[in-house]
Amino acid sequence: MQINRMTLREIHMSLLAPFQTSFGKTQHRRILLVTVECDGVTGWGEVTAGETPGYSPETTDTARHILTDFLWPAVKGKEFATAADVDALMSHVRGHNMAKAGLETAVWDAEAKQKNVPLWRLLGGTQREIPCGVSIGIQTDHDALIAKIDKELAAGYQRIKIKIAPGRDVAACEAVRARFPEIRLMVDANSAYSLDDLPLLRQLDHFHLMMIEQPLDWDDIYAHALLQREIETPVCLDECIHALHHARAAIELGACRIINVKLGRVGGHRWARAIHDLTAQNAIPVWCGGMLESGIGRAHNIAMSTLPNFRLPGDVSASRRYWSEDIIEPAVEVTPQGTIRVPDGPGIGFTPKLDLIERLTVSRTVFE
Ligand code: OSB
Ligand code: MG
Repeated sequence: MQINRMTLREIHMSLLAPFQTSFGKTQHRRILLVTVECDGVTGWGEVTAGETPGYSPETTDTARHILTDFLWPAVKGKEFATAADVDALMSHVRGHNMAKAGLETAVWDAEAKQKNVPLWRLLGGTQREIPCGVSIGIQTDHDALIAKIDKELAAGYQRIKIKIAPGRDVAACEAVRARFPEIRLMVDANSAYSLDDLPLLRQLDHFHLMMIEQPLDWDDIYAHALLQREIETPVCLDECIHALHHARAAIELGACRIINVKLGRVGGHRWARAIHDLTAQNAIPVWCGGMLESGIGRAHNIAMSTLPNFRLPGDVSASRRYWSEDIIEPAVEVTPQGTIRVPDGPGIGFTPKLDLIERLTVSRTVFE
């Protein structure tokens, strides 16, 4: 294979409602889409970096810089056997996994289309229907939170994740558990706590949570190992795991019992699959995290989630929870049982709406 052309497009999309986490509030997304032409076939990828470096060091703008000045020169005109080999061409660039994943996942889509197979099959997926949960941002008050949860349960979602932050934690869990004693519930702290907060984190053990996601520093695996020894609730790592060796370290240290896999954070399908395989060998379940993606990133998340060790409901939910109109056809829909049926068409299995994408585009650069 060869990449003959790459197009970077920045599109602007507004979320239906602002999404609040411990690191900030997001409403207006600046999303970088990557298209590659490989031997005449077009593949699509999405850079999942945020607008600010609040979740990870990468942003929409750093990703554009790295793709333009380093990744495109590294891959252009190079011969490679399969999409799984693209990462090796970029390995001299340290970090910037979301920029790399935007490009790498686009090549996977192109390869699957060249072979006329669904991407999930090319990746080795086995599940035809994937279980879904939702991630609910910090709300203004408990009533608003309860109302949101009610709505998502009615739509069929199999588990509820609520964002927590200091001052918005134990009382929120109490309110939710008082109203919904039995639901599958988890919390995500996005690194808002430290080991000094151990007494408070211990209190969360009372709410039989499925897990607490990334309570401590974004890059501190060791601190999570110390925490996991002190609490009963399983720790799930998100921000900390940006390479296969981080997953290995976390497992060996006992820093988590569950891992959230995000394509952007780990550098694309090749590394996501490697982490998946390692966790499967170690009886650590994984699930697919979300980054408020457009339909392109969402479609890649669905394909990845078909791998067999994606055993827990992910943060991959219906397009209509985020956007008035998604940029793919059909939109992602969730069954009343809280699952997504995996599409059977070639590549990502969803068709980009080119006219809509054109209207949302604020800048476009073509590299040849
Ligand atoms: O920590 O999982 C996270 C969104 C942006 C950045 C980080 C996270 C999230 C979410 C939302 O939780 C998941 C989604 O619905 O896309
Ligand atoms: Mg998270």
